Amino acid sequence: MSKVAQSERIHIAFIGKRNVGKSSLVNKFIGQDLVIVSETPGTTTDPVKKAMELLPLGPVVLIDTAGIDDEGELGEKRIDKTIKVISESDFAILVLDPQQKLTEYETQLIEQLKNLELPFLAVINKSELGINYELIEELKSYRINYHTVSCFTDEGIYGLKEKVIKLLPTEDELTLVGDLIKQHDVIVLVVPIDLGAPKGRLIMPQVQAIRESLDEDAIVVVTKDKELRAALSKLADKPKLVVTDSQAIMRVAADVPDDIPLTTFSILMARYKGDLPEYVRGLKRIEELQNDDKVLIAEACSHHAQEDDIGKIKIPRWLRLHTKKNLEIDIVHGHDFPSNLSDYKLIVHCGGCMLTRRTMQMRIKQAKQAGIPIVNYGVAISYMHGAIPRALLPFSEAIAEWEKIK
Ligand SMILES: Nc1nc2c(ncn2[C@@H]2O[C@H](COP(=O)(O)OP(=O)(O)OP(=O)(O)O)[C@@H](O)[C@H]2O)c(=O)[nH]1
Ligand code: SF4
Ligand SMILES: [Mg+2]
Repeated sequence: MSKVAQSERIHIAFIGKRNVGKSSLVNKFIGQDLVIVSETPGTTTDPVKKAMELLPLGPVVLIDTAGIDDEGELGEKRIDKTIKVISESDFAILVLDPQQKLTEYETQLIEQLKNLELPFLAVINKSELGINYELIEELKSYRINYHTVSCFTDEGIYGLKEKVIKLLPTEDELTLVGDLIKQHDVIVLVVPIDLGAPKGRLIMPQVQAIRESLDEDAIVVVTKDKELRAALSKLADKPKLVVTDSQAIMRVAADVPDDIPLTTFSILMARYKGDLPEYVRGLKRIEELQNDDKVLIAEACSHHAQEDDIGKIKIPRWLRLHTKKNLEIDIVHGHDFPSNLSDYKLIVHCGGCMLTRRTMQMRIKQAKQAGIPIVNYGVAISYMHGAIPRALLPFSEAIAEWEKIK
């Protein structure tokens, strides 16, 4: 199996009522009995992710979820988890019972899918038992695309895979740095190896930048910040671009002559996964913050959980120092992005390298709909350290936004 990061794979969620055959269908997709199937409703209690190659498309992640028709407090928790899975997926398969009409649970789910603008396909399973004609009529009246299968006889399974492949959203070929360099350009990547660096490895944006540069036949120089000056002095030609870890931006900016373009991995990631111009617009709010305003810091994984934690300690400290205001700061990790953002005056999001692009886009959309400005770590750090506009110069759209707000 190819070693594509989970966050780069297309995520397909299998959702629906209990016992309709979601887990059976996931196993049919994989071609192996990897998730538990049973006649007891409520067998799957937590989302289960399985990575696979969906040929000829490529790598995907299938997410088996808990049934959404469970009652009581536990049922509500399961429904919440399923909704979270949907909001972080690229496509959904809504599995239906062939002998019943749509229930309230399913119509609510369909509403959710439509609100999230998530493409989905209704799959009527257990077709060998016979299909309720009224269900088909309902699906048609909602204009819902559907397909019938049986996990017992395998009828429709092959056709289903083909249909899903056709319906999956295709994304433009986005790159982190690949579009900024060409053959034989020199790109310098500055990677501080400090306490915050994971032991014995590089982090995903650094690895991706190296790989994309090599794919473009560019020449990659990787150095720590301490050796940057020495590295630059040994180069015969000026590098096309210097990319640094955000936290070292000031030291690095002092060492990189003004005529060499400089940016940060976080700003590259903001462009790749998020929305760089939107984050630049969000900077304005930093200057408008008042005492007791609430700021949300959102970290998509626990990677940064070190002693001098960037989200927990450094960003709050820099925000308070910069604004000279007594801010109330909430920090959330992983999938706990609040559904209600209205209490906050500003959202500061991490680079989101472990999130799918769709999830990061959904969070930005949610912030925009709530009217709450959003920035990311890299843009905010560069701004509070006085490295904006320099770190934005390679990106014309972001610079245009900066000109409007500065
Ligand atoms: N007749 C028939 N039964 C099926 C079919 N597919 C699955 N089943 C049975 O339906 C029951 C539920 O299957 P699961 O795959 O566990 O269903 P689920 O939707 O994952 O259920 P929960 O995890 O409890 O929400 C099992 O007894 C399966 O053997 C099918 O095509 N036809
Ligand atoms: S997802 Fe966010 S918190 Fe996790 S490593 Fe990437 S930038 Fe850091
Ligand atoms: Mg199940």
